[in-house]
Amino acid sequence: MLNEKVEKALNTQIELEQFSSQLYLAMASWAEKNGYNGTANFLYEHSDEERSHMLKLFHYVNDRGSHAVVPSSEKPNHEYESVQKVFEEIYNHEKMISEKINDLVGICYEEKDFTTTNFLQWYVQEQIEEENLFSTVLDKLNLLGGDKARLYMFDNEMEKLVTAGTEGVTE
Ligand code: OFO
Repeated sequence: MLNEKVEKALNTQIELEQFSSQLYLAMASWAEKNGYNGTANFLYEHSDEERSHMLKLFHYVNDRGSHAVVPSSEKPNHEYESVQKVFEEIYNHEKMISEKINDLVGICYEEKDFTTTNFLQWYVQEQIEEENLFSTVLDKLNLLGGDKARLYMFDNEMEKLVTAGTEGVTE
């Protein structure tokens, strides 16, 4: 059984992963409504990935004899100024998630729960990949400088990332 502090911290992370999933779903909806179908499909897929991150933690908590709690869902923002603003927000969100994962690892380490520390290494690695992915996407968008024709090409490229599966998109 997990100690109370670790259980509470893992349930907080479950909430954050669930919120990430909801946030990317709202962004996907905005992109679809605004004609960015490639970006929308990429974000729908990413929303599913975040749910899988949430479930991985969820099962871990229960497998360790503790109690995973279904998070209440905070309503994410549904309106965005541009595709660029969407990806800026995602990048900042992922940087925040990385900090939270690091804090979580810190708690497990202090509590001498080395099994959970070990389990969380997957998330540490995942965050490196996610930050890299979104910083690359943002760099590309910055290069476009608001050019509509190039934005159309960018959107097609996002569609290719979806059909390429998890390769280059991260798990
Ligand atoms: Fe976007 O990453 Fe989950 O953990």
